[in-house]
Amino acid sequence: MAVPAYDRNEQRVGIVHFGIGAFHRAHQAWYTDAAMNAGERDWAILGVSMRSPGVAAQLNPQDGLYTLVECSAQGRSARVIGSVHEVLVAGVARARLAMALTAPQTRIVSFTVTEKGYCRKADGSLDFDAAARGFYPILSDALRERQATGCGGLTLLSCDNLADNGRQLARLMREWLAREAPDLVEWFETECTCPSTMVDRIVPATTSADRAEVAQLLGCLDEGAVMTEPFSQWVIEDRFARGRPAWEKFGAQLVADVAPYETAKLRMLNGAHSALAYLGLQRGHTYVHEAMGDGAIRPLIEGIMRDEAAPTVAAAPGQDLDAYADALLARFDNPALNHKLIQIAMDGSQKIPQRWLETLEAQRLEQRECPGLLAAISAWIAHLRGANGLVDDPLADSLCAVAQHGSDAEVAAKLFTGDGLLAGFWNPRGEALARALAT
Ligand code: CS2
Repeated sequence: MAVPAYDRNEQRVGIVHFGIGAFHRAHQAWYTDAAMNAGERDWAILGVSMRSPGVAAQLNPQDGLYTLVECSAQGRSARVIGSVHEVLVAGVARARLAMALTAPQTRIVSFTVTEKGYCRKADGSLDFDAAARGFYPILSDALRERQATGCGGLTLLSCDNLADNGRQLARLMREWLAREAPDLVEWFETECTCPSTMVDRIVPATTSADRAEVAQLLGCLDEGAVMTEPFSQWVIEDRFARGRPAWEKFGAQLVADVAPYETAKLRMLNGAHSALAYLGLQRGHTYVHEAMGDGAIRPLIEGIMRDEAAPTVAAAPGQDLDAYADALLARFDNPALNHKLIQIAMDGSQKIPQRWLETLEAQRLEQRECPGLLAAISAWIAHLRGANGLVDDPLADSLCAVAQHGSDAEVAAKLFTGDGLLAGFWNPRGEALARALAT
């Protein structure tokens, strides 16, 4: 088993990461571990969970170490990752977190807080009530302290599946500061940067069966083990306030413009993923690879990727969207991953806009149909009607109430038009969507 080749005690924390779930551990922490193995110093990660004590309870007793297992039809390969030093729960360790955020050697604060963690209202503006319980006040206090002590700005690195994630984070942070700490706005804009990133690695939630399997490999129990696929991609806009690890030596792509990669990923991978989730659950499947094997679903998924989403993406030079679709289908077919559809079905209201509606709108302007996405929207509405059990979504109560009455077209009209729950982002697209569903 490969283990860290560096002295972990010699590494100081350089990155504070909000949202230390399985995805971060299989992705950014893995790239950072590779950089440390090659001799980089002082980019160790301090992980933060906002409230849930789960990951801290798993990782802290094992000094932050955990096993990363890559699973494919060819077998499994495992390594121990050493880049995470400790996990703090923000709700109970506020003072220690503040110390880490204001330490001069902390230069990057990164985020995988999921779409809802950014606390956006339907019109995209900041929901101040939700934001007050999130990372915004913690960060703004830290920025004030850093300004006062002159220890420099930070790179705020969003690694979530939002379109233009860096720019969105910058805009939302600015909104918070403008109301709560207006004297910091200018300093934030000159001293801090928010690069956009595209992150990609499929990471199912770890199960107890996975932990039992890792125990066999490792010879001891690893509460923090993470299972993932061999594939990984990270495209990063190279705009860092105070340096970064040389992640590009370990597979990351540092580019001037992330947008073509991010748009292709959100619309082709995530768009097809969400469609698979609702269509697959509707037909009684549990896992992604099972739904992919269903002859009634696979052509719709392939159509979403190749005919509906890909034509709306302005590819970067050298970016081959057809080959990208081939690779995505093969990844979704991975029989060793056991990626649960219900995990992807979560938080539809936060995901669907950038995954489906952007494609639908671009295709509407070209007067082209999107049969796959329309089928997916109907399956989502069935999901909201309770077809697959309880709905896990921050807007669940209101969404489910709206979905109870009327045809799919009527429900879509209520959700996406006028003052509908998801209309803010999407007017006037909702009108066309409802019309398309009605025919
Ligand atoms: C998935 C993503 O759960 C979901 O919504 O679509 O987490 C997906 O697995 C990752 O974005 C892959 O990089």
